[in-house]
Amino acid sequence: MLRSVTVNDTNPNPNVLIALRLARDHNLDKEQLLLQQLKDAAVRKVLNGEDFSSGLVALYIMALTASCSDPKHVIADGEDIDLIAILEKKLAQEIKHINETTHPISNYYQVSLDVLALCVTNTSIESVQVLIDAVENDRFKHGTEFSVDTGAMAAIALGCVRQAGGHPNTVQIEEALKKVLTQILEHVQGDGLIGNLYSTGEAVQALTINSDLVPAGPWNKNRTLEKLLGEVPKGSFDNPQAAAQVVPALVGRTYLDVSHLNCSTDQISTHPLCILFADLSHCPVSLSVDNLPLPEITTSAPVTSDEPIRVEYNIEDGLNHTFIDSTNVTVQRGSFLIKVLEAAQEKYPERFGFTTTMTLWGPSLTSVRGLNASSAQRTYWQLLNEKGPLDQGIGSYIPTNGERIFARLSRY
Ligand code: B12
Repeated sequence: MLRSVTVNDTNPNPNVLIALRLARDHNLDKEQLLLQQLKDAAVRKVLNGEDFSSGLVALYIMALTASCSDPKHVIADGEDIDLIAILEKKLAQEIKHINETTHPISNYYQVSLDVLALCVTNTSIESVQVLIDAVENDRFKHGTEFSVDTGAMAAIALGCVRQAGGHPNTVQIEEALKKVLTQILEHVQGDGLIGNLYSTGEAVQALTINSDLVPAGPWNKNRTLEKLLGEVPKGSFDNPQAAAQVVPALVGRTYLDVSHLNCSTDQISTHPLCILFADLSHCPVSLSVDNLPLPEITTSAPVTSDEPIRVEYNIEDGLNHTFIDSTNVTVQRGSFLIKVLEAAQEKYPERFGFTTTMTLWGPSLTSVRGLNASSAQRTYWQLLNEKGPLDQGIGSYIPTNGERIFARLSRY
């Protein structure tokens, strides 16, 4: 995560700052740099009318709050903007859209982030009902499957509102929480993962925050944490965004802690309790020291070998069935999937041309042979192999020799 923070980054990652602030060890220079980049980007996005989805605003608010910077006064370039007011407006638009179409403008993961950000900043929220209704109507989907990530984020948000107290719908909130926690628990795997590798960290937060509503027995937290820790050296969380979403759970913290950090004590001292217990729940949350120097980088390039592998790459308009096509390409072993797409495009620029957009998770496949995915029509280029949908994107997934990969325009 620290290495992903570089000077002149115009697309800074708020998830990374949240995770760096919640972590036990700190590199305060990098945290300061990222904080400044986020302030600059927030002001730029608002003033220039750049894309700023509700969930992204929510993440910015949590990142600023975790850095003891007031999200109501984000000052950069001589401007002073109020991100809370902006989020309230965006959440109102999401709810209006849900009432008109049954879907948010963005998605329920982001609507949950919105409620969470307002909750951790003690802003009164009139819109909790929208999450309760979504739970009741089973609206948390990723593609066509139940989305553990979305259920987890909703449970974190509802857990925050419940703990804050004073909400008129407490009974309904608890009923919704029980239902969504049960759905999350149904996705606990034998190895401890909840959903997949990338949903587990946030699911752990959801179950921890609402532990009094979690039925005793089925879930073994230690097994889950051990499994996650075991994946770290394998590089499963090398994507900074994946690391950012798993770190809070690994250090025993949750997104609800972002509002308890006291930055005025940064750089003062280590507290004996923090040293004595590896688990940060024993460590006063106000303490953070500058104790994480960044060693010189070796290389972050993927480990490829000269040995070639062959991959079958298939593309398909799975909705209007205007085309279906296939080709075999050769790439170096260890290459990311995007290399397969590039090799196919090089061979047949017309048939296998594609475009991507950059997101916090890396490049996302947005068009193939000129056919664009559209959030308005709720279509996307789904990535699959013979076993089913991939759990990583084109910038992270490493295909194996002989693998058959499919990019299929689908609906969500
Ligand atoms: C909603 C969602 C989707 C929606 C996004 C559209 C929409 N308007 O809702 C849809 C259904 C299209 C989708 C698709 C995919 N998704 Co998705 N998605 C999510 C989810 C639940 C929330 C994302 C979000 O809104 N974040 C908040 C906003 C503020 O951040 P953002 O970066 O601006 O959000 C955008 C990107 O995240 C992008 N996006 C969504 N998923 C993915 C996946 C990848 C690899 C990339 C590069 C971008 C991307 O869409 C978001 C909205 O524009 C996350 C859960 C999570 N834990 O993050 C999974 C998640 C990010 N998705 C994931 C995956 C694997 C995919 C797919 C590759 C699945 C597949 N086999 O086809 C595809 C992407 C394929 C492609 N074309 O490149 C994984 C990524 C894991 C990883 N290590 O890479 C996650 C973490 C879920 C999981 N636990 O498996 N996704």
